[in-house]
Amino acid sequence: MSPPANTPVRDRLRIAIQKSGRLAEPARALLASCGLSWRESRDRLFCYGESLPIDLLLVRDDDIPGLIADGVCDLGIVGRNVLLEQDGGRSGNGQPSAFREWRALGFGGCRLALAVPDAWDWQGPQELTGKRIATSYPALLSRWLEAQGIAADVVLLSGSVEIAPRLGQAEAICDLVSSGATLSANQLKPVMTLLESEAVLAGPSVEFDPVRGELADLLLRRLDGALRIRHSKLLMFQAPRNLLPSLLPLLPDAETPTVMRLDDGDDLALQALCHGAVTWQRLEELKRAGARGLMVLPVEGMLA
Ligand code: PRT
Ligand code: ZN
Repeated sequence: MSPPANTPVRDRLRIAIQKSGRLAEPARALLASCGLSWRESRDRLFCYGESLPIDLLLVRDDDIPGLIADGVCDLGIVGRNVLLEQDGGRSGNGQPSAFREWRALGFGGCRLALAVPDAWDWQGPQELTGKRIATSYPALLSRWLEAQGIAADVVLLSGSVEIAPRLGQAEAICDLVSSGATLSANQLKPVMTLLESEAVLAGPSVEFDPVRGELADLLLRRLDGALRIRHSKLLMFQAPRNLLPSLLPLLPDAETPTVMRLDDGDDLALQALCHGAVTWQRLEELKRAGARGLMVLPVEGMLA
């Protein structure tokens, strides 16, 4: 979709990320691994892109979907939980959402879970009928309750949701959980998962104009490369040709290896990009199977 005729075309891309909090540093690190660098403004709210015309706006995570919807920012890095909570289309106001998830980014993992006091002999969701559930995610919780056909009261709290049952504000809670330590510390136990979440790259539901579209495509290509190699290592070794059939099955997570013939006789040199962990144990197994000169190298970049 093209912008209206009177809208000046912006020739820089603007990405909103969390100013401080759990996603702030990993989001910056991921964008930096895509070759982006910035000059920070004095107020630390804006970072001017130096290596590419891609700027950052540093904001509260809750503001990110709205900033994309209003066109103030083009893209954003935000938890799926926040994005879906603010997803107007799904929350039933009839308006199609102006933003959507473009990529899952593999950090900030957590789940939106329903939790009840340890002493509750939980038999299933129907037990929530007529109960009060405290949450900061009223839209996601209401949608879930509706899908389950359960009539319960949603008590909206902006923080410290986990103490609501002890304060008598609610019988159950619906909150984000990662390690589960907060729930245990408050004598609560998770009983249902409503959403598996992680940080995502969010973007508009419609296409960009050609200038920003080209920049976004460039960023996505780099991002896909960076995500693909995030846990990858380049494994190099030598081995006699006749041992390949027993060595290759030890590399199930590797892309097809590059195989080079060495000048002297029947030995081969192999390079394999492994997407799983290359542990000492794996190296020892490969050595036992006949590999020599094993070397593990970090991968800095990859463009498919
Ligand atoms: O200031 P701003 O509004 O930007 O930040 P915020 O305080 O709203 O968000 P922040 O930084 O706490 O979280 C940002 C995003 O990180 C969330 O939207 C999630 O997508 C993701 N995330 C991942 C989490 C957690 N893990 C998490 N554990 N967000 C919050 N928690 C909280 C949870 O609410 C609970 O209080 O941690 C506690 C539970 O942790 P465990 O490890 O004890 O289970
Ligand atoms: Zn927030």
